[in-house]
Amino acid sequence: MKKLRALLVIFLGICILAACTDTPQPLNLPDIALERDALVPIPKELQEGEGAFGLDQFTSISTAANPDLQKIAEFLSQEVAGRIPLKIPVNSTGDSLVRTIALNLGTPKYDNNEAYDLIINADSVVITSLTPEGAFRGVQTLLQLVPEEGIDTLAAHTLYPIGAGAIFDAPNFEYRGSMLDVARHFFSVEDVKKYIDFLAYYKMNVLHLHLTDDQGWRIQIDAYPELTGIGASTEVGGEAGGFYTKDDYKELVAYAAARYITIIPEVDMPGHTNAASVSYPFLDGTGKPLKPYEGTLVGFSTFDTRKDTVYAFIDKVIEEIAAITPGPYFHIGGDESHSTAKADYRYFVNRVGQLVEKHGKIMIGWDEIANAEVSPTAIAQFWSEEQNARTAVQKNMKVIMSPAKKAYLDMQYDSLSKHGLHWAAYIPVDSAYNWDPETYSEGIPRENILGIEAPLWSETISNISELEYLAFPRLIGYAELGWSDRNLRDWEDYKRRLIRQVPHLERNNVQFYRSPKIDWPD
Ligand code: TNX
Repeated sequence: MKKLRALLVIFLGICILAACTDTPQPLNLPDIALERDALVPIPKELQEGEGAFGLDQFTSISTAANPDLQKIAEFLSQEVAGRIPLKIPVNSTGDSLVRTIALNLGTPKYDNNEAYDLIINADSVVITSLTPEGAFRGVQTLLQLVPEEGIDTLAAHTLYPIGAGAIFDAPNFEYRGSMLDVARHFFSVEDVKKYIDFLAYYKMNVLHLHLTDDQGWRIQIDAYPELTGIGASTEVGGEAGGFYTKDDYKELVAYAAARYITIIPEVDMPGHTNAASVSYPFLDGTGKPLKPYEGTLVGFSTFDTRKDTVYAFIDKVIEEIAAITPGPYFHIGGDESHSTAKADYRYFVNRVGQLVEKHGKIMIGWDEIANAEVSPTAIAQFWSEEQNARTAVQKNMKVIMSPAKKAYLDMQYDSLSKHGLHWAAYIPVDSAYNWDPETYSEGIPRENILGIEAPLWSETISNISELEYLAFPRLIGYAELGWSDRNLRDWEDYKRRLIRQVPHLERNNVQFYRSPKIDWPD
C-alpha cells in the first residue's frame, strides 16, 4: 500500500512537471562541430569531440566554494542572458538540472595563471584553471561558442548546442592591452566601461589611460584642485572637456578588476604638460606666456625640471593616484619632450623614477625614457625610435610593443578614412594584423618583450562611435597578436573568424569600420 502511494506521488509529480514545463532529460544531440571559427583569439589547442552540450532551462553553473569563481559564474550567467533568452542559475540545488557548466580550480594543461582547459561533453562543460583569472579567460571562450540561434528539440523547447571537444589554452604574452587618450578628448565612465567590456571579451588584460596632456588634465587630485578646476575645462577643438573624480576612477578600476584587467594611469611629463602648467604656473619651464591649448601640436610645453617644488607636486600627484590604483604600474609618459634640454630630461626621468618607486609602483614610460638613468625594473613602451628600444634592451629593461606604424589605433585605415591621422602610416586591417611583435625589430628579442599595446590617441575623435570606428575591427586583431602563438596566426584564417564577431559587435551597437578587405556578412 505504502509502495503504491509512493508511486502515485512520483507519477503525479511527473505529470505536474510535464504540465508546467517539459521534463528534464539527457539529450542525445547529433554531432555538432566545436566551432573553431567562432574564436578570437585562436586558442593553443582545440580537439573536436562527439556529440554536443546543450544550453537550456535544465542547465546550471556550479563552482567550487570560492567567491571569485562565484562572481565569474554570475558574470557568465548574465552574459549568456544578454545573448539568448536563458537565465542559467548559479550553484542552484534545483533537481531539475541535468547539465552543468563547472568552474573548477585545478591544474590545467598549461602552467600559467591565465591558462584554462575547457572540456565540453554531452552533459557537462568543465573549465579548469589555476586561478580565477584563468577561469575568466576560459569563460570568454565559452561565451564565443554560445550560438546565436537555438534548435528545436523533441522536448519542445529551444536548445542552444555547443559542439563537444576540448580546448587547452594559455596566453603568449603576459601584457596585452590598449590605451585610451582621454586627455585630447574626454570619454565618460560609461564609454570607458564599454571599451573594457571588449578588452575582456578578447582576453586583453591591460587598459592604459592617458590621463593628462597639453589639452586637458582628467583626474582629480585633492592637493591641487585647479588641475581639474582649470586644467580639465578644455579639449581639442574647443569642446567641453571633463575629468574623472576619484570615485569615477575607482569605479573604473573596480569594473576593470572584475574583468581581470589592470588599469595603468599615465601622467605625461615633462612635456605634454600645458594643462598642468596653466593650472599651476610654477610648474612651467618654458618661460613663455601660458594659455589653455585646444590645438593638436606637440612638443611645446615642459615642466621646470630643476625646481624642487615641481618634484613636490609630482610626488603628491603620484601618491594620490597610486593610492587608488591597485595595479603594479605607473606610466610617466616622457615622450616628445622637445622643449626640455636633453640633460634636464635625463635628470627629470631619473628623479621621477625614484618617486614612482617610493610609491610602490613600477615605472613605465614611452621609449625615450631609456636614454635616462632608470632602474632595470622600469619598462619602456616602444612606439617610435628603435634605437631607444635597443637602449632599453641593453639596460635589460622589458619593452611593451606599440610600434606606431603597426599598432596605433589612431592611424587612418587608408586615405578615405573619416577619422584618424597618418603621420606613421595608413594601417588597414590586414597590416594591423600581419606583423609579429617577436620579430618586428631585430634589436628587441622575445625575452625582453612584456607584451603588446595598441594606443588610441584622440585628437580626431570626440565620441564613442568615432572611437569605435578607429578601434574596431583592428583591436580584435591586436588581441590575437597578444594572446595567440605566432605559428597559429594566419590572415586568411583570421578573416573567417573575424566576420563571426559581427553579431557580437552589432548586439553591442559597435560602429565598426567595414573594411573592404573583409567579406562582411550582409
Ligand atoms: C604621438 S605616441 C604622440 C601623441 C600623439 C600621437 C598621435 C606618443 C608617445 N606621442 O602625443 O597623440 O602621436 O598619433
